[in-house]
Order: sequence, then C-alpha cells, then structure tokens
Amino acid sequence: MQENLKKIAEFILAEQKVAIISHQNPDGDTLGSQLALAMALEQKGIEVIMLNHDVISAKYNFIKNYERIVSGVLPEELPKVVIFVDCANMTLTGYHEEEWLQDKIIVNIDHHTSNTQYGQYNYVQSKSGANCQNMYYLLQAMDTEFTPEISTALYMGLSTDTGNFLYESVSADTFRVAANLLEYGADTTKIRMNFYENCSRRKLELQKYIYNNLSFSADGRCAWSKLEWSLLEELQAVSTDIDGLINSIKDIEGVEVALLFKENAAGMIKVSLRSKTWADVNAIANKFGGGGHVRAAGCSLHVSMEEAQRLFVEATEEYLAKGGE
Ligand SMILES: [Mn+2]
Repeated sequence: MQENLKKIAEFILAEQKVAIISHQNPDGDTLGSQLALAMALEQKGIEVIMLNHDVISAKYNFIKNYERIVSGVLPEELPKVVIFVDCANMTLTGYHEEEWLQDKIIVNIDHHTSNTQYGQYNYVQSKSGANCQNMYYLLQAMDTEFTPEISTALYMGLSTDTGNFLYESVSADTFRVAANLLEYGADTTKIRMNFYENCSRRKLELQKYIYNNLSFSADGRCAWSKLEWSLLEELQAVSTDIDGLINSIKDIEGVEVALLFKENAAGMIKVSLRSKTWADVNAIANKFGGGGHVRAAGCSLHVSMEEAQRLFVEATEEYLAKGGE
C-alpha cells in the first residue's frame, strides 16, 4: 500500500493544475480532506480548484480557504486531473451527468467499504475512521509541511467522522494521526465550539420531533423516526441541522439498528442507518441499492414515507432475526 500511496503522490505532484471535488451534502470529513489537500498542493506551487455541488455551511468558515470552494454549476474549463475525496462512488458528488469526466484522470481518495474503485488511481483504506486519516498519509507522502491550518482541517474530519473519537472505526492509528495534528497546531477549540457546543434552535426542534415520533420493533433492537419535508421546510432546516440526529436514536439502550427517514423537496426518501455493535447496515442498505460503512450507511428511495419505513423496518427485522447472516 505504501507503494501505491507514493505512486499517487508522485502522479499528483507532477501536475500543474488539479480539481478536488467533495461529496454532496458535504460533511467535515469530505471538506477537511478537500481543504487540507488543496493547501498542501498549493505549497508545492500547484494550482487548485475546489468543487462542491452544494453551498457550504458557514459553520466551516473557520477553515482556511473555505470561501474558495466553487458551488453549483461546474466551471466549463476543468483541469485534466480530478481528485475525489470521501466519495464512495462518482455519483455522490451530485453531478450526475458524467460527461464532464470524459477524458479526465480520476484520483479516488476514500475510506468507504462500498467504494467502487472508480479512479485510475485509488487510495481506499476502509479501516480508517475518517478519510482525513487517509489524507494525512497522502500529505505525508507528498512531503507536506503540516501547518496549523492544514492540521485543523484534517483534525476536523477525524473528529466529526468518528463522533469525536467515539465510534468503533477509531483505531490506535486514528489517535496517532490526531496526536501528530495536535503537535502541528490543530485548533481544537474552534472545532469544539463550531461542532459540539453550537446546537441550533432548528436542530433542537428536529430533535424534539424525532423523539416524539420514535417507533421500536424487534424487542427494541430496531428503532426509527422520520422527518417530513413539510417540517424541514417550515423550520428552514439545513443539512447541518440534521447531521448527527440519527445518533440520538442509536444511543438508546438496547437499540442495535437505528433508522432515520428523511423526505426531500422532490418527495424522495433518504434513509440513514446506524448500528451499535454488530449489525452490518451496509448489507441492509445494499438490498435497496444504497451503501456506506458497516456501522453507518444510507440509501435513497423513490417511494412514499410509509413504504420506505415498511421496506427498511422489515428488512432490518429480518436481518436481526437471522443474527446477521
Ligand atoms: Mn468520511
């Protein structure tokens, strides 16, 4: 793997200009990966354009160059090399028309179990609790000078993708990377204030609704709740208001699989799945064309809220009854 990493580092460093793209509904891990890589490449005199389908939440504005991420319609001229970060597959960027990728060279830096190895260059380490952990090693292979700004961006990804170093995906290696980033000057106070002590009133309203609409089955091992579009629209909720809410279901005593059903403006249902100790929710999501990690997965369905709940609750009950076989 070290050989592969070196090869990817050399390939990127030989370019004069690259694009870095993060996934739709961006989270701290995809943005941390993107911003840290961009800063590292600019140290080497490489020109970088950063892309994201969506408008980036202001809660990330303490990360250097946050305002430089280009949102919405893709620029007409893009460099030959496009680096995807934290994207299990190409469609997760939100740019479904794949024409823009014709005659591009794709580099895929990710940590999802379900990654489809879609790049000409792939660095996929699914044991890493966050993609920023992988990005740390890529930057190391590039001989990056780890500035406090780069370290803060990477530490944000590590912290937010691991439930602040709580999930099972955290390894000794995650802490080693985190420890190094602290030594390089990562600003953990800003991360703490922006992510953990900053609950919006909208988020609180959604949390109340989730608790009021909780259901249980399979002897309390499966629990789920929902967020209808009418409610999200009324509260003017943004994605950061919704991020992490599913954990409040997973954290209930006895719950092994937590499901959250969220309706979007087009009436599509996005299902989020989490498991606590043994269930493979990636396997459950796979049944409906979704995927992700063993402990965290997602899926989108063109069915009604009721139908989505029926399908997923049944599949989960069946999975739990069989003990995961
Ligand atoms: Mn991630």
